[in-house]
Amino acid sequence: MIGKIPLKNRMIVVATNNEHKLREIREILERFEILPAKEFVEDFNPEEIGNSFCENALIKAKELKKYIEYPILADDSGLEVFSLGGEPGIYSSRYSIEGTDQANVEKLLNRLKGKKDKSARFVCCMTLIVGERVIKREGYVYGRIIDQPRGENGFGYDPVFIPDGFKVTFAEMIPLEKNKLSHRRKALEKIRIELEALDV
Ligand code: ITT
Repeated sequence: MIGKIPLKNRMIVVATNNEHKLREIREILERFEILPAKEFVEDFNPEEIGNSFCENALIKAKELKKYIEYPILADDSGLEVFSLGGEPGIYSSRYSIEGTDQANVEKLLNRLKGKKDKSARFVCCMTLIVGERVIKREGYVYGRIIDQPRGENGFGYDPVFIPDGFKVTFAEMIPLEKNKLSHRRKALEKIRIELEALDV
């Protein structure tokens, strides 16, 4: 028993509004019941004022912790392009004025025009709060940005990101394939080890 809720229920509430993230987390942590924050809190939308992915993940997790006792998972993630000094980084979801996936990608492609080095990485910081414990784990996937979006799957910058060792973008992969190698997968694998260790 951890806090008031036994982890054996295998229920985890995710501090996100992003349906794509939720779907990916469900696929990766398939043995857990993954619930969205909106089932417990109306208009869950904490201000992401941290200076790093992990700071922002902790802000989201702590905000949700005010309302519920269940184990909480928060994902803060984004794209870092090396020749742009790590842009868009923690501002990935609000890179363009519009803040839509399409406008964000357009801005990125404009910023990259004329740059030779288009290498990039996706970063994910997953933060788990179980009772009094706070566990942070990061995951990365390296690749490059292409000049024209390709593919319909995924979300965010997936249509312009080709992971190292592949010829297709994340958006051209079936979800299962992306989920095998993504930054989210890598961070969640580490979280899963912690969860299994807690579940006595
Ligand atoms: P929550 O804060 O509610 O979780 P969000 O979409 O605002 O949802 P973030 O602040 O973590 O989440 O920003 C993540 C952004 O980074 C996301 O909107 C995408 O633009 C990008 N991103 C993160 N993971 C991605 C992935 O797997 N594929 C493509 N883009 C991704």
